[in-house]
Amino acid sequence: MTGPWWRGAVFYEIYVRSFADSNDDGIGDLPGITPRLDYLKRLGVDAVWLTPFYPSPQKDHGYDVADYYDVNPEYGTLQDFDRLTQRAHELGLKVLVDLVPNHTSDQHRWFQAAISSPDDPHRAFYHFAVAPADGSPPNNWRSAFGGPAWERDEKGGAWYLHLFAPEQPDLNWWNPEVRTEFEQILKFWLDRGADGYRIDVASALFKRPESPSPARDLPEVHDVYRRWRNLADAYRPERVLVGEIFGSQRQARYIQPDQLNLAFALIPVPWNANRWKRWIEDDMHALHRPGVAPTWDLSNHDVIRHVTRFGGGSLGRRRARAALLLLLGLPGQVLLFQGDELGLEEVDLPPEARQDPIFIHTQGRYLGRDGCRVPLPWLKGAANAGFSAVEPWLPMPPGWDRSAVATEEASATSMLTFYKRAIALRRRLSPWLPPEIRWVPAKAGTLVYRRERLSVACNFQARLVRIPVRGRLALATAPLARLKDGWLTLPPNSAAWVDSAGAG
Ligand code: ISL
Ligand code: CA
Repeated sequence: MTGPWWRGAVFYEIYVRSFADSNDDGIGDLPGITPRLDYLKRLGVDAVWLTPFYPSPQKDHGYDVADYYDVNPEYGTLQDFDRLTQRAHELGLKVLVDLVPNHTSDQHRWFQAAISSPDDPHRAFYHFAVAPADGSPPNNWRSAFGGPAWERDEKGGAWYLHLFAPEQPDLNWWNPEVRTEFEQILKFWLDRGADGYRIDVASALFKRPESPSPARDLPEVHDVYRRWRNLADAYRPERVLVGEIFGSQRQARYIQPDQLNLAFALIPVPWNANRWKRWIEDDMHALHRPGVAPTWDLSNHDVIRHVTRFGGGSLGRRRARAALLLLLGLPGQVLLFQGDELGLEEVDLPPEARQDPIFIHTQGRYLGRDGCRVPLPWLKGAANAGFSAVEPWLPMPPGWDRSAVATEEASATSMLTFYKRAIALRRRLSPWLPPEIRWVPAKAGTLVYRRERLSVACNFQARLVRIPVRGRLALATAPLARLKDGWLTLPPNSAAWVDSAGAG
């Protein structure tokens, strides 16, 4: 296979705080991850993306960075990062780190300096504005986490902009010093062996507080990524830059030879054949250029887990298996969120356990994202499902250990075993698969596409369907799927891969 390592790769998002706890304080950490990279290797992924592990007051669980050059003591040390990266590389896994350039923590030394005096030069690192006489904020922009996007700086009497929590002041990217600082940060982790970056809120760095809304995609943001591309291109092996950018049309403007390589951003699609077809077509169409392809994902640390979105319980899990086959058959990259491979569901946490700033800043009107961030179960019957000897930072619901990694690995019919099989088969087939798909006309409520020898069929409906297709049943999500005399029988909410190599 030619092309850069990330083309067609399977990425796995590690939510560091919830993956594995090495020192039994109830909080996941880097030394917890390192010995479990073998598990991810067995799963078959190519790369991991680590959510922010930098020193942080954790007002947005690491997306409020207080120091871009270190590791949060809760999560370990720089040496722990080095050990993790080294082990990953021994196993042939790549490591992406999360860069948060849109805002810092209010505890970052730049912001602390900025609020120390109205004359401090660091004031120009942020968006400060003078308050109108009536005491209202400088404009009517809203924070993504609820409430106004401006907070009053008590000492200076001025307001500062925060598109997220008040503890996450937005950086002023018009200031060239900010750009210089981030180029240093970029180099720091690449020098340490990181294989690339996932760039948080990548399209919104520049804003004009005088405009009616915080517009994204200002032309200057592309210049920043052109600089970063140049910087990253100086490294071997090849480093990847991935932007968090919503919408395939918008992604296409960033995924350019002189800018970013990929984009991650998830818009949940309901269990409906037409909606899935439109999603796949839109993404394929917007990103259809030589060497460019979408990255497909079902879950991440910001959305309700897809087993739950698809109806929950055994129905949700059946659909999740089918969804996986649909996505793994497509050209492009696939991004998994930790626990997808165990079939984990959203957890309905009690209000007193919730910690997401969305829950806090909306007074509980929005539940927020804690429900998908409950720590992973590793061992059935062990205290706290083997994650930690003490109760983890988010409590586990009863029975959480039912889908523990050890149990799932030992079962031939588990979700995890199915993930492994599907990823391994995709890897075996991929040298034969062209970068495009062809839709095969199919009955309402079903989708069928072909990539040369591979046919992928999915039945979204609650009743069994029969689909004409030639070949050999290579993998199916339902034990009762059959392929006989050119007819594929697909039980409700199931999918299959049919391999027509040698079938003419
Ligand atoms: O702004 C939004 C909705 O109004 C979101 O779509 C937002 O762009 C997205 O949630 C950004 O997410 C990322 O940055 C956040 C952090 O809380 C998330 O966990 C992270 O994925 C702020 O850093
Ligand atoms: Ca720990």
